[in-house]
Amino acid sequence: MPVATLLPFTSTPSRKSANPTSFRLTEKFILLLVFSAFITLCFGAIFFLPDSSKLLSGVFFHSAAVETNTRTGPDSSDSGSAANDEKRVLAKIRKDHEEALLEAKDTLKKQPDEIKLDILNDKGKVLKDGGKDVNHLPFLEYHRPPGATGHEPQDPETRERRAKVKEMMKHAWDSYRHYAWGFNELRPISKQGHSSNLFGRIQGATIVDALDTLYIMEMFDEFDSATAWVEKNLDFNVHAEVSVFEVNIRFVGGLLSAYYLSGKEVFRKKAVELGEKLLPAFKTPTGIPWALLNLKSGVGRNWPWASGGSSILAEYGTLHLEFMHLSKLSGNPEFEQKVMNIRKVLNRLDKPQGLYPNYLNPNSGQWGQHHVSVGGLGDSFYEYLLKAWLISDKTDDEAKKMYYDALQAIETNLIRKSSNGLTYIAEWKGGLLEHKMGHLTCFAGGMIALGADGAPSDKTGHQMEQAAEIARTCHESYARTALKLGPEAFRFDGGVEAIATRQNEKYFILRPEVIETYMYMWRFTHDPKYREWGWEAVQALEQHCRVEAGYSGLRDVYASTPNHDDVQQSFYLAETLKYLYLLFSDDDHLPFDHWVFNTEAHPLPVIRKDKTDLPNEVE
Ligand code: DMJ
Repeated sequence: MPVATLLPFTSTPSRKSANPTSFRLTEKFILLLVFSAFITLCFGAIFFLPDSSKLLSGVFFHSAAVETNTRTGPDSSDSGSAANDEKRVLAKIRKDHEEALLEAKDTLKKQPDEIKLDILNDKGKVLKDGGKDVNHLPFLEYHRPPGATGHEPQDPETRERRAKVKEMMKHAWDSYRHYAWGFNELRPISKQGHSSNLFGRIQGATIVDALDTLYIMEMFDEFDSATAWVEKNLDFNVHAEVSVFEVNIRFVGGLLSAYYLSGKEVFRKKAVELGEKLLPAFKTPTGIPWALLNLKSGVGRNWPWASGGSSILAEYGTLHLEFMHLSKLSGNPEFEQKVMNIRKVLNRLDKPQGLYPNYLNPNSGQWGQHHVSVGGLGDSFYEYLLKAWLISDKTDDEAKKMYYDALQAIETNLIRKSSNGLTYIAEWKGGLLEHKMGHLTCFAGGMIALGADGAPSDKTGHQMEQAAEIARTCHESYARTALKLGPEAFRFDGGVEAIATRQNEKYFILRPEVIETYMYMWRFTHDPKYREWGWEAVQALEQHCRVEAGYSGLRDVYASTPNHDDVQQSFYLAETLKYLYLLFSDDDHLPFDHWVFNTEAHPLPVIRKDKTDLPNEVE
């Protein structure tokens, strides 16, 4: 049954109209509380003040029964009926009192959670969940870092292209909302929800992943309905295994960004709540976390296919940014300690040729197979070394050294040029090179450009050049297909360059990495070709991936007509469309000196020494 028939749309007030409504409802709640307190006082007075019945009969309750009572003296033969009258009045007071309390409770229950938050925030507290305090979070004064929203570009063509990307986001979001609301992802061909088991039974991946994109595109009605869903439905009490990495980058990252952009406490609370649920993953002899964790039982394990029970570099190495922020927002140093310990374990190990193998055994603390990749299984580990340094306001020198050392080893051992001059990053299998590059590896153009800025002086120009070459290669991998969208992996052997030769590498699942690199290259060079390449991708997405109910991945980018895979990945809304939008926006929209993107494109503010960009803890 389509989800739409199960879950009716809720009407969502616009951003502008939400506040006055909340204020009236809050006032109403406070009035009810005052009224109930007042009745309680009267009720107490009846029982505890001396001769309170006189007070009661004479002043406050002028009912017929009381009148009768006041006209008869203590010796009256009618004293029995007077006592009855008094009982009736007391019963009425009790009933009124109970009704007032019930109404107050009911009012509180019926209000959007935002109102509860407003009330509790006033006291500097965080909402209690189901009567149980889930987080004792410190009170933080919120300051929005600059550039959370942008303005229209001056150039009419860029303005139009940016508006087009926003329209694409609207189509992706509306379709998800209509057919798959509350599910993790949308199946745009069969028009139903899709639940990936990467998230166990946690639901709503698309909602959480899309929150910040909705915000930066100023789609505030949609942002409000997503917020309401998070408040009411996002539940981490699931008795199922989740991927620690995926849940961290999409859910924790998405919630953190939503908090920093909007200042809404619910996102901080949910992010910390989820972060705490992930902590048992670190219960291993070395502190290198498990890949999979049952959120309810806290039992972890690794992927059965991963080299002798190893943890994966790109998974345990992609927690740093989110966990540093979790410590900041919760006041709990444990998050930071856990990720700093990962670094300690890595720094004690010998690295073959200075490279980091993809597999590490969390029990022995030793490398598994010596496979190295800047694509799948390795990719975001390198990204997070660089970004750990950037997010620390360039104070984390250890991360900086680890990044530039690793990049040097990658350059020496993995980066190669094809006979026709295309630069690519190969995979390393115990010393042997496999001349293939994944779509995932294409993020490295953006990373190298971002890092070129802080590179030792003789490397700056060289690294920017290398980034541009990688961007060109990845563009070629798109240009050499029939549908003008890139394959999952492409090869530089057997007489081909930047082309997939195996059937199982020809698919395209709406991934962002190539567009991500265009966006970084545009910001650093302002070379118009990056916007043109981004626009080519927009046209191909519109032509081949857009369907009536959203966007779908493709099974073979070399086929002359699209064969849809029927999945609208949540990262399409989190990353692909966000990077496209930023590609056609001015540089002061989410400026790099204030924001660092996590690997799922969720922007997190730089943690300033002077704390100016972050919410400050109030002593
Ligand atoms: C995203 O979930 C993240 O970018 C991750 O780092 C790897 N790839 C997917 C999208 O391709």
